[in-house]
Amino acid sequence: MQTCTLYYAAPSPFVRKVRIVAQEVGQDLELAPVFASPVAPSAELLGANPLGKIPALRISSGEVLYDSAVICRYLGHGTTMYPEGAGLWRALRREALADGLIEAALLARYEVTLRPEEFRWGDWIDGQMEKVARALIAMSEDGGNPDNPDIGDIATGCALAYLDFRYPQLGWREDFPALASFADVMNERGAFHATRPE
Ligand SMILES: N[C@@H](CCC(=O)N[C@@H](CS)C(=O)NCC(=O)O)C(=O)O
Repeated sequence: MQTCTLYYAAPSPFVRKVRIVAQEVGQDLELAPVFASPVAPSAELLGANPLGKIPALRISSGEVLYDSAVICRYLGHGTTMYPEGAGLWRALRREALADGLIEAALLARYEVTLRPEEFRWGDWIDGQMEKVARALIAMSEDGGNPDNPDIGDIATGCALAYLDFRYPQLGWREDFPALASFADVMNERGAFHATRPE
């Protein structure tokens, strides 16, 4: 596969998932930094993705792919990242769970970092954080395979690392020690090290 260009910002957990999958499967990516924001996305990003979201990936034909799940599937197609048979649906469902956790945590964060204080809605934030809590329970019931990870494991590792990064006060590690051990093993992988947000 020829080198592709990834529109990205380093702190984005969805971008991180894509970069990790690329490294895991040995695909080089050119990085194009852009500014993503629900209220003021950069013109360059809008030219690549009408939704104004990162990640977006320009492939060698010039076409742009977006949504991290689509991009990961493109990069990891035909590798063990996507198991054959029934395991595929479990892996994709676990990726959706992890992406949903990130999305809820991100929306709760936008509410306090982006929305003017007088318009903030506490019930909305609580509702999003309850999604996070329920997703953690489901993840802990799912288990995982951190030594030979598929897309479900990678996405789960990214979601847990995002909580560590943006919500250190949440204390999820005390409530879910097995999940914390899973996250620790994932964080030791080279691709996780190389993409750690500062
Ligand atoms: N479902 C999308 C979500 C991507 C997403 O929400 N990215 C955030 C950055 S972490 C973003 O671009 N936010 C800007 C916006 O919501 O307009 C994916 O998996 O790629």
